[in-house]
Amino acid sequence: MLRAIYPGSFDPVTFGHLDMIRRSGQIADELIVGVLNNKAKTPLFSVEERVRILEEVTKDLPNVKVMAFDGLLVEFAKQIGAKVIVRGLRAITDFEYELQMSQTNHKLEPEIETMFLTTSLEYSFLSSTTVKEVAAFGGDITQFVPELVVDKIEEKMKTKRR
Ligand code: COD
Repeated sequence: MLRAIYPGSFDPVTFGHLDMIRRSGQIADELIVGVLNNKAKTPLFSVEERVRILEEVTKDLPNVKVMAFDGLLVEFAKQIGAKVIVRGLRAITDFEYELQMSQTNHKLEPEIETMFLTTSLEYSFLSSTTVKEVAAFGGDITQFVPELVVDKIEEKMKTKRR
């Protein structure tokens, strides 16, 4: 049985992430979406919120499970028995960071491999950072993220403005 992990910040999850989840979920028997609880950063959504949102938007995918993690990714992957790390490549700008990360992870844990999927053309420009920026300036993000995320971001922006 192949268990894979798709790790990320998912702050927030976008249609680009969802496309990666669907496609890698068709390759792996079980796909764990690992949500980083990064205490050094202040995300828009707490780790609990990100996990809940991801659970909701992946509920039609029976072999996908969402879990939060902190610390080293390879340690978490080992703990849950994931042999493959899935990452997405959008452009050459992703490549350097992803290469460095996959080689570091391979040094730390040679039995775990990183598998890259290239972005689908329609999502190649899409990132959580740009979604937050467009939303902060009142732009329309409905074509970038699921409806649930649109609602949750609107709530956040309202509380911020108060
Ligand atoms: N199309 C395709 N892929 C996409 C798209 C898109 N539109 N948008 C994002 N992706 C891909 C990204 O390239 C990435 O592979 C993945 O989706 C997740 O993206 P993000 O931005 O949500 O997550 P990141 O890149 O911030 O996640 C970084 C980790 C949390 C995986 C990393 O920081 C980590 O492993 N931290 C734990 C500490 C550790 O082990 N460090 C050592 C590693 S060097």
